[in-house]
Amino acid sequence: MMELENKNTTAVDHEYGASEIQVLEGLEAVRKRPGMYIGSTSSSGLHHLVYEIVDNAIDEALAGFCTEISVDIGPGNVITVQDNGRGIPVDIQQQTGKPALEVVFTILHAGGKFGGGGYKVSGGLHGVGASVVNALSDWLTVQVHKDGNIYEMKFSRGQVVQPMTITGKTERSGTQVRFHPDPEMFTETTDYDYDTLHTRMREEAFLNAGLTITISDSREEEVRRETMCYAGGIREFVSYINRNKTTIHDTPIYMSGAKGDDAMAEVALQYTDTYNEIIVSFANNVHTPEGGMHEEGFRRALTNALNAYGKKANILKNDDKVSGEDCREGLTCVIAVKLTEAQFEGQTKAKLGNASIRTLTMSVVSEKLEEYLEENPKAARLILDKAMMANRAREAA
Ligand code: TSJ
Repeated sequence: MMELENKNTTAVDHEYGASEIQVLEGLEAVRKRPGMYIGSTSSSGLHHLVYEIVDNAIDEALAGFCTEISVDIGPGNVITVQDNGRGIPVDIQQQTGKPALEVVFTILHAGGKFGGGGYKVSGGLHGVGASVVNALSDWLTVQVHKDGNIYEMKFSRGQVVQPMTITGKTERSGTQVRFHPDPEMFTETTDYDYDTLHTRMREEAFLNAGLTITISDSREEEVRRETMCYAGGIREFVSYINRNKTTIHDTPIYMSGAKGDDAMAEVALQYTDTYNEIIVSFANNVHTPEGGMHEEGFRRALTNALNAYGKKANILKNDDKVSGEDCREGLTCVIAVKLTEAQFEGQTKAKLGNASIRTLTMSVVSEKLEEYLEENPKAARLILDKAMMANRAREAA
């Protein structure tokens, strides 16, 4: 508010419109209660800033226009995120009279309001977008390569420092955002952890098959860097989790299906000779460690399919059955669903609540797993033997 009054007394011929008041108040709110927007201002919130920016680039990849994303932690913990997408639109918007680029960085929840199609990954756990990162950065610079020009804009703590300016010519297209987390906001630490970002970026690479993601740490003389691209998507995620384990069938089983344009479900699974159950699930690329409807649908379909096949193939005699737990012993599974309006529930908003996803996941797994078992009797036999062994062990105990 102070800001506004100052400007109104000094800028003689400029009346502030309602939209501009909202802009200032909006980003002030973020700085007043940062935890409301990024969960916390501890190390977790600090890393969340990077995920917010990367999610925007991933949306561009999901829309089919971006194949490469890079993330660097630079000297002084300056973060640079770059993609080779179409570049954030720079045209002047009707409602605001401002470049779309400015709106993206100065209006809360502006992300995904224009353009689009497909599932938006942002809108997950906190899913608040670029303006929140901008509000919580002591400085932020964006460069857009688009239509032959390089457009640049600079901000400090959410305020425009340099309006959109053409700074040169270019032959490529893409977006680059550089920011420094505001030490006034992140009072505990502004130090990024390479391994934390590396792990999350590897997860994003698994979840977005074919997308190339590079993570680097150029803070020290000796630069750390890894480029990740997984053509096999979540199949390779399962192989990665099982990399040091003995598996009982050669390649992960992969299943996918969609319900119109509203929702899709993907599951990859592989059994190992261990007694552990590892189910890692995601909704719109957001990790759901508390599970939810997608996991429920999966579990029910897995138990049903193994019992049905066991009976049909005469592996399960008489009225013998294997329980859900039996079916999940030694299982490594990754579930990834995408849906238009994900409902995250529970204490930590880490549980998927959409009931329609239970039905979809169940029907995808029922249908595709039955098919797999019929076509791969050797693997099917090994999986059922393992479940029956688990059943006997449980009954003996
Ligand atoms: F977070 C962010 F907004 F700052 C950001 C956005 C950061 C990074 C690294 C990339 C991006 C981003 C946004 N990359 N690509 C896009 N694409 C668009 O914003 C875009 C481009 C074209 C059209 C269109 O309809 O022509 C629509 C959109 C949403």
